[in-house]
Amino acid sequence: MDLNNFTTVEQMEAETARLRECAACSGAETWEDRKKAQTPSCKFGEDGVCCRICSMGPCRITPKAPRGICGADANAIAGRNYLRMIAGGTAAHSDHGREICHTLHSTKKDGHYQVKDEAKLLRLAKEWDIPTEGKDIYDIAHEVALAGMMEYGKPFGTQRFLNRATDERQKLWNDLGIAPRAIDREIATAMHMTHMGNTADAEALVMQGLRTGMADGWGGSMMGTEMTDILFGTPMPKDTEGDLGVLEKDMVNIIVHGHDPAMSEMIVVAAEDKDLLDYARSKGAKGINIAGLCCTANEVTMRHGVRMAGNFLQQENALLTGIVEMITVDVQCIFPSLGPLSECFHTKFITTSPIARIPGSTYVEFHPETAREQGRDLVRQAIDNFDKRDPAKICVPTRKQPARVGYSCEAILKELNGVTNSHVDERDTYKPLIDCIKAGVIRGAVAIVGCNNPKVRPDHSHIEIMKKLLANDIIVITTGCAAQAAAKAGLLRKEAKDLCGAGMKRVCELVGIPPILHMGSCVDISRMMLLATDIAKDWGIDIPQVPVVGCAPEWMSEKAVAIANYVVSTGIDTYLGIEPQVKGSVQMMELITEGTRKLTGAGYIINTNPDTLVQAMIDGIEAKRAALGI
Ligand code: XCC
Ligand code: SF4
Repeated sequence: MDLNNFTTVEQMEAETARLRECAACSGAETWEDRKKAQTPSCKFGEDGVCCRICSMGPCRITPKAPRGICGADANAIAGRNYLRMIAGGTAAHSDHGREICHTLHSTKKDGHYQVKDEAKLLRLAKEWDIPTEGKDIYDIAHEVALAGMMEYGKPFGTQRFLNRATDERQKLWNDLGIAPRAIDREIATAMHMTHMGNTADAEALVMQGLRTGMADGWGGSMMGTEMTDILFGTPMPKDTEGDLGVLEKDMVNIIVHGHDPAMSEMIVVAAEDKDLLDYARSKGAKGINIAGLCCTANEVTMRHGVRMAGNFLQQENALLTGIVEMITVDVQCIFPSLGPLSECFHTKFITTSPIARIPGSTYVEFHPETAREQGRDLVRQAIDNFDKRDPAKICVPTRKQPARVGYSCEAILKELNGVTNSHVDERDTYKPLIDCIKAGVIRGAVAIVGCNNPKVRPDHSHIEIMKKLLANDIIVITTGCAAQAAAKAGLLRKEAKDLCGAGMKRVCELVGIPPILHMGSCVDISRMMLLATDIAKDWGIDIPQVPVVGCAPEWMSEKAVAIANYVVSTGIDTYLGIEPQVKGSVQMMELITEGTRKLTGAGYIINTNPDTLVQAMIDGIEAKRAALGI
């Protein structure tokens, strides 16, 4: 095919420049302006050696002042700051997972929220020894939801989902003492350990980092994924589109942004109500267009095919188009700048969660009991806003790419085993994939995840790394903003097989999949842990031996640090394109790269140059192959 049909980063950047120019008249400011004002960034912060944990400080470590007032050295300070990031990330993912448990607990037969995937609910009930015989499906849903909530605060025992791991991993986690207990307890322990006057030993801080991360990946995030599938359906492959060109000039445009899909689902449903569609038409619009940003986009695209307007650093650009009637947000990754920016335009900015209150927004607190009506009301308000557009401020984007999304583990198994009904057969295995890897037709797999970060050229690292992996016959699975970078570039199309080496290309053609599989939002990295686990089980080896690695080329959030910790604990090497803020401690740098590898079989490989980073991944995968003798 014509390789010009892929969107390049240069084209994306040109579009951003055009939008910024268009909007300059209204005095709008975006992250590019603020990044300049923040440069150079504070060296102490960057190196992780500024401590403001107590009010004797802040203390900063320099060659002349190697210890804080209390005597904490660079290792203690960088280690504590690092663990606090993990606690923050685990809290965010896991609280999102808990919120979804509450939503599941609110389901009723005729309620606003219902159970969509009964089979998955029954499988989970069975896994958790919850009796189902002769019980109403909603009684089971409530019991499962409650059991899920208990994982956050139970006084004894470790996370239930750990049983899903390989026997080797479970034993190792117990031996190392990193099997997570109650999710909230691991977060509290991390906060307590890092309080003034507690742990100053970097190794102990790193170990609690692994355990806290595990409470996220094998606790709160997995909870989020499982409960969301039960509530809104387990994703199956779907066709959609990505990039700002999905915004429609002639339609009422509503953007859903954030992470928790409970609110956005109601808006998606309301946008299909006939009376609201008629109302939109009566106002001169051709229809109602819902588009997503960040992980909320991933959630609704995986289940409804809702189109993706873009990823993290594109959120302001969406408003610069001047054709967004409303942007509704739930939690996480929402720029406070959307407040003043929306005021430059007619755009209504709606916050919906007590977790994310932002000046310049209208606050509409979402509740399960009233969600349906609230969703309709917001859509109605967006329609009323359609004729308030300022023609002088309109700058319509046109670029978009087709994308295929929806690759849950269930979907991947179905594709591999050629099953066409929705029932996942016990006999389905990853054997066909394993055989391809053993034969060398596919060399291995890389999970590319995470955010955008202005410290590197946004989307460039994602896209260049993905292309190079495909050319080297390495299959890519992706979530989060990385997945949207792939969508914008056109890499989630089946035609992207033309970028692959001969082996991967043939597999894509035979199985009928794109070479990059969109597995969902960032909590769905839990799907990737299960994928790696089940591949290891079907192969009969432990996870660190499988030629699979993880990569976050442009990460920025605390959640990403929590993720990196459970991925490493699971035995998967993690390649980072942004340096963790611990450089001021030689011991911390050693612990997170080589130290953990001695314990869990995996560690970080850090390089800010995407070309060097991708080559390291290819070498890493080839080394794992060589060790297996394949
Ligand atoms: Fe946020 Fe999940 Fe990062 Fe994107 S990838 S910027 S965390 S939306 Ni998780
Ligand atoms: Fe300074 Fe120690 Fe207080 Fe940190 S905990 S601010 S290093 S005195």
